[in-house]
Amino acid sequence: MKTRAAVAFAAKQPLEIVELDLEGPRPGEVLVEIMATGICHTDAYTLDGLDSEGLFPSVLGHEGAGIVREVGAGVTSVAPGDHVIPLYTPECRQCKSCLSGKTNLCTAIRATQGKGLMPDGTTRFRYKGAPIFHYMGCSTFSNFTVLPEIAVAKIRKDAPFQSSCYIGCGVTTGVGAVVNTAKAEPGATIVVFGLGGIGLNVIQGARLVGAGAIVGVDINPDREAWGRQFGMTHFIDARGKDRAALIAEIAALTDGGADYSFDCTGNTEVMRTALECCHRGWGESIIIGVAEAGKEIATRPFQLVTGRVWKGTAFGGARGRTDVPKIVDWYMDGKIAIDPMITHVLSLDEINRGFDLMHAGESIRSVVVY
Ligand code: NAD
Ligand code: AHE
Ligand code: ZN
Repeated sequence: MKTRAAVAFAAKQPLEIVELDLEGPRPGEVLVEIMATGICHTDAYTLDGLDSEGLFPSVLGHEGAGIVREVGAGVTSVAPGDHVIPLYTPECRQCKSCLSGKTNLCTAIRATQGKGLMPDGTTRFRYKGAPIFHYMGCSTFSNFTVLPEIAVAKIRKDAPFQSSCYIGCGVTTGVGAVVNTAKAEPGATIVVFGLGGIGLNVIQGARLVGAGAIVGVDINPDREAWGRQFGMTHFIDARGKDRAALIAEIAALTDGGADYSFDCTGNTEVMRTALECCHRGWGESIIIGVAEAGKEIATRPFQLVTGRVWKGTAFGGARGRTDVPKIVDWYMDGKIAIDPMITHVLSLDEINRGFDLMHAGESIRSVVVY
């Protein structure tokens, strides 16, 4: 079949809207009509050539929602007509990682996914006869895409696609980082670095668990109002402040240091500040941000000797097929907000504007509706 898609032909080049050939689902796969997709900073990071796994030409996009249109042989958990959210972190429920109960990082198809291929080592997209790579196992910047059955979460049919697509990454990552990874307790002091599409969801996760002080830190002063809308109690404008100044300011607001801090910037210097602003003896810092290829984190080991803990999280620790439908329920029940964070709704033809708005700090989330 044919599908319209925004193709990343090369790093640092705008996406091109073209018609691709898409092969139907093979055994264990499903064909999904993507109805809406968010644009996450991770898509920009890959398009900017900063991802060590980045491949071109490819169809980017990993934050979608859509409808199953066809299933391959042996598929039992979804059927045509089902509404689904693609999962860049699948859940096979059979691999060592899934069975461990210790992680959401299913390893069933990670190797081929990182090579831009389906689990059988081939690609379903072609342009003028040449293969086009998949991205993060999702490729939601195509109106139709093929996904492994284990990489779709079936969701309720009354959830709007335009908002539920954001649960495919940003919402689940931010809220899940607080609830699943940090397991923050009521009254905890929480510091969030970077109040964009992910950081604001960390803030609403913090509010959800009944955190005490919720401190937001950003270099964009416009983000203060955004943070306060979702539960932030204090804002720090980080412009012109060095690590020591930020740590001192945070200590004053949190009675000596954060119980939990979250990096939602991808900046390795910020990651260090996020660790070192944690309370001596128990504070935990959780890295969410994806750093560009070649960057490394550093701190004095003394920071860990004295009880601070450095952790990371992918997809908010969520087990996609199990947890994503529950997060959709939280949204539909009004427990969490999504709509106000969707600042721009674009057509596929306008997708490059979504990247421009993100880089200019003018959007929280842009969503492309097909
Ligand atoms: P975004 O562009 O919407 O937000 C980033 C925010 O960080 C902006 O508000 C920006 O002003 C702020 N910022 C930048 N530099 C800063 C600094 N030095 N100090 C304080 N604030 C600063 O991006 P996003 O979509 O929210 O993504 C955030 C990060 O999370 C990216 O690195 C992305 O790749 C990553 N991410 C990780 C996961 C995961 O599973 N681990 C999932 C989604 C996104
Ligand atoms: N490909 C990058 C790493 C990118 C990365 O860490 N991705 C996160 C999700 S970001 C979503 O917006 C993730 O899930 N990581 C776990 C995994 O298995 O990819 C690199 O540095 O090579
Ligand atoms: Zn993402």
